[in-house]
Order: sequence, then structure tokens, then C-alpha cells
Amino acid sequence: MSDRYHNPQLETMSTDEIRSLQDRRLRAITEHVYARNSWFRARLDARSLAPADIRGLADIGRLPTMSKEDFRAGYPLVMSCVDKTAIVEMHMSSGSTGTPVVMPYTRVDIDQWGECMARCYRMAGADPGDIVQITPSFGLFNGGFGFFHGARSMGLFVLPTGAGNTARQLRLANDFGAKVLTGVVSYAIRIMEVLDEEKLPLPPWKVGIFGAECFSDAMKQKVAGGLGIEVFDIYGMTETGGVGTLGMDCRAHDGLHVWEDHYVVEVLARGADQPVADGQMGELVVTSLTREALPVIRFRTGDLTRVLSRQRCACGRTHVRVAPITGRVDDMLIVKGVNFWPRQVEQALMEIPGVRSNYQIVIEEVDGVRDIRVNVEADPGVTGFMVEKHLKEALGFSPKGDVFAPGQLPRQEGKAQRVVFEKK
Ligand code: DLL
Repeated sequence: MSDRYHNPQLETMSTDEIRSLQDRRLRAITEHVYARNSWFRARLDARSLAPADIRGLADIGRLPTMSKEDFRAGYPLVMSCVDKTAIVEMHMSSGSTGTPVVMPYTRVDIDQWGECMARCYRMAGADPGDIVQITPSFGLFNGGFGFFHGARSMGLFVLPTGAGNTARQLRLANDFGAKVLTGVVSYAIRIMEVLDEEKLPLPPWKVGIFGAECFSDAMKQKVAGGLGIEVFDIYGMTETGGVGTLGMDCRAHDGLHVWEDHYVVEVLARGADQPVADGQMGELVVTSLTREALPVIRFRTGDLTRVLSRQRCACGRTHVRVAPITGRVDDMLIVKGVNFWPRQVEQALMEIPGVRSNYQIVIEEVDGVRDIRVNVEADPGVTGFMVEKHLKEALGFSPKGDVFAPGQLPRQEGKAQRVVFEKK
């Protein structure tokens, strides 16, 4: 399969070249954080490690891991490795606990982000001059600006609609001829609904780049069919520098390509510092090699995945590929002794003909005993019994299934809240 690259030399370099680049960059970033920031210095000192002890990738396991809690405790700029005057932008995520995680950027960091994102656009098949519709808000959430910086690096025409007013967005997309649609997964679903409700013509998009939420294969197919586009799964997070920094799938759709010249990824056993074998599921741990303001060193992302392949992909790229994110370490649900991920429920629901894309998994707890109810929007003719039967086949146990008319379940702006806990 032929593919297009933003940076052919770096995207297709040999595995040996990638490894020696990573060795060099790991040494440099360890020296950088040690020299520039007392929080990082104290962490290495506590292990009696000097930067010179980290000679390359083989020593990465000697470095301590860091977590979201460190970011929260370090609010606002405790972990920054540059002078405040060198910071040109910041993004922030608040998550469920509300304490912010802040990521500052230097000019160099913005260029690094733009480079990662431009590779993603190109990998999806965008051509210079194409119109990209950016639907996340331009604010503290990194989505809007990330898609923007990449579009600038690649030379796309930016249609910066931001969030909301979906009918107007669709009109603009049609009037100007948007070719690339970007956003969070739930917004792709919202767009399908509005197209249907308002009977608007389908804009001439050719690709959709979505992420920020788990995305089952069945939902990807539904979005691809509903919007008439090829769908890509883009990955990144505030702590690694935002959307697209960690990679995306290519047109072969055979795993997410991680940008290994910028990031080292390890898959560790849950709650432990031991790597699992390739192919085994574990927690993704990330080290950023090229970021200045706040590099992460062995950051425990909380996201679950596995290494799919270290071989050259059909698209020609050589960087490691990981599976689409299955869920978060703390997302696994246990009901009546059965363990499952919300993504499995989504996959099962989307396989039922007539079931729409909006759903909720309600975990009810009565006197400490958990039960599960699945609320789903569907066309007339779909019954609770049909939903229950299919979920039983897919999950091995029988949750209650309640069917609602389209538009009746709650919707959130931004990421959807799919799992709801109710205590009685
Ligand atoms: O969600 C970055 C982003 C924006 C990605 C727009 C894609 C599109 P945060 O708000 O910091 O940043 O949330 C990061 O979201 O640790 C994952 O749990 C989840 N996540 C991000 N991308 C994906 C994906 C953005 N493609 C957290 N699949 C991460 C599954 C994802 N989960």
C-alpha cells in the first residue's frame, strides 16, 4: 500500500536508527530535567541516580515512574523545566477530581506538537490546501489548538468552528467544502444525529480524525458509514503534549503508530514496574524525548493497550504500533463477579440493528450489591429484550436493557459520560 508521509526520513527510519536516536535523546532529556528542575532532581537523587547512569533505553527501567497525581500536586508550574518567560502557551485538563493538570509549552514544544499532528493529517490522506474543520473548543482542552497547530505545520485551510451549533457547522462545511473533520468521538456521533434530524446534505468530507474517548470497532464502522468518511483513531493526552503526540492509525488501520523519535512507550503490568511481553495487555507508560517545558519521564498514563507490532507496517512506517486504547486502568467494571470494559458493552450494542449511537451504562448499587442497566437509544422495533439477549451473548451475563427514543438520553459537551454510578 502506498502512503504519504509528512517526514519520510523520520517516519520510515530503520528500527536500529530509531533505537540509537532514542538512546541519545533519553540521555539528553534526563540531563535536561535534572539540570533544570529540583522536583525531577530530587526523584533521581532519591534513587541515587545521576543522569550519567542512564546510558540509553536499556536503563530506562531504573528511572522512577510519575503519575497524574504528581501533576496535580505540582500545580501550577512546579515541574516546569524552563523559565516562565520561555512559555508561550498552556493547556489543562481537570478530569473527574477537578484538580487541574497543567502542560506548559515553549516555542519548540509547539513546533514538536505541530510536527506530530502534521504527520497524523498526512497519514490520514489530507493534502496541503484541504479544508480541515476543527470541532473541539479553542480553550484549555488541548484538542482545538492541537488540530490547529498541526494544520498550520502541514499547510491546511483551517475552518475553526470550535464546539457547538452543529447545524451551522454543517452549513459551513458544505459551503466551503471541508475535507477533513476532526474532534472527539462523541461529537462525530452528535453530527450524525443533527444531519439526520435537520435533513442536511452530507458535507464533502473524505476523512474523519477522532479521539479523546474509547472507540469500539463497531462504533468506528457506524461513524464511517453515517458520515461517508474513512475514520482514524487519534491518541494523545495533556501530559504528553496533547492530541496526536502519541500517534494514530494509518490507512491500513492496523494499530496506532507511536511517534517513537519523540516518545518511548513501555507497557507495564498493572500496578507494577514490570514490563509485560509484546502482545500482552498492560498500562501504557510514556517518556517524552523532545519536549522542553515539561517532559514526562515514565509517565503512567492509566490507559490500557498492548504492543501489536514492531515490524514495518504496510504503509511503510517503522515505528511501534499499539492496539487502540481498551479503557483506563480504573475503568474496569465488576458486576456479579464478571469483569468487563465499557468498550465491550459499546461493541455489543452497536452490533444490534436499529440501535443508535447514544447509550449509558448505569451501575446500580443496592446495599453493596452491584447490578447493571444499559440505557440505549434505538429506532422503533428494538426492544429491551433484544438488547438484553445480545448483551448476554456478548458479555456472558444479563444486564437490564432499557430502550429510549432517539434524543432522550442526556448528552454532554466534550467527552461523553458513558458510565453512571447510582447508589441506593
Ligand atoms: O483527550 C487529547 C485528545 C483530544 C485526543 C482530541 C484525541 C482527540 P486529555 O483530555 O488529557 O487529552 O485526555 C487524555 O483521553 O489518557 C485517554 O484515556 C483518553 N484518550 C485520548 N485519546 C484516545 C483515543 C485528550 N484515541 C485521555 N482512544 C487519555 C481512547 C483516548 N482514549
